[in-house]
Amino acid sequence: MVRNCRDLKFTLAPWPELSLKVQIPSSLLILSIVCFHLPQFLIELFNLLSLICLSETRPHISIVIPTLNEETGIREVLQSIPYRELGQLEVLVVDGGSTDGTIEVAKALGATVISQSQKGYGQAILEGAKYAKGDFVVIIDGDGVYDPREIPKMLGIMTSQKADMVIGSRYLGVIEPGAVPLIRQIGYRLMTLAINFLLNIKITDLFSGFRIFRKDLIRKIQNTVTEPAQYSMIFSAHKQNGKIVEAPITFYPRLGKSKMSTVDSGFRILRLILKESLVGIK
Ligand SMILES: Nc1nc2c(ncn2[C@@H]2O[C@H](COP(=O)(O)OP(=O)(O)O)[C@@H](O)[C@H]2O)c(=O)[nH]1
Ligand SMILES: [Mg+2]
Repeated sequence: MVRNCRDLKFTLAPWPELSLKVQIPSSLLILSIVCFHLPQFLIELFNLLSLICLSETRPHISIVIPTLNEETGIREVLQSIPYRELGQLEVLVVDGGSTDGTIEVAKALGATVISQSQKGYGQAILEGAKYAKGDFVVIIDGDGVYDPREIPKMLGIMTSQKADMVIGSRYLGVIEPGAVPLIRQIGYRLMTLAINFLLNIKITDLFSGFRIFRKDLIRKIQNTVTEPAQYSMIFSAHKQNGKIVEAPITFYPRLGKSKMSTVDSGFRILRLILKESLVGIK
């Protein structure tokens, strides 16, 4: 063998006796391995450093989960929270009057359960956020469509980009087959186009229910939001000059049945778009 060279032996699985031996300089071999793994290594290192910076300052994180009869989903969501990675944490389940075992499951798994005083998803988010003490407030659905294990990555992106709000974007990430019905996909796309145009922003997933806010921004939103709904929070965040960024996430089919009517939500969003565009013209 030549000095500083490595013997590489290639064998075809069905015929082990047919093998090819080549000599490659060790330095070349090391260089090619380094080049191949370097980009992935740098990404992992970056995420790790962001997380270390984050845990050094020890932020307190509040996770707010709206639920309405999500016995199966809430178990899955609470069991998937990366508690150790996130450090100081409070988990608030804001319940809209569940009659199944949601409340019992949530309590058994260590969450604080708040019974919302007024009806509706948006109202639940606002009530949960009011109660939250964290420096960062995470909003995530209780039906298993989002994976809490993506929270550290989202926080990393948020802190490295010094953003006030990060939206988990399904369109930058992966949508599992059957997770979003076609009618909703079309509606989301059209309304996203309209809102982006109206606010002169570029956000791919305005209707994602997976978001993280800095405390300051969510407090301002609470005081200025015109309607208790997640899309009107975008208008409000924008008016407060909050920096909004997105992080790619995976979207899974929900566990259990949907509680919100597509048509109803569609009309409410349209009404808000009209209202905001009229206010903008004035
Ligand atoms: N607290 C509360 N949670 C709600 C209400 N409506 C829906 N949710 C929860 O909000 C999340 C999103 O609702 P979902 O029915 O999945 O709506 P979809 O994702 O638009 O189909 C789920 O965790 C629901 O259980 C409500 O009126 N109050
Ligand atoms: Mg859902």
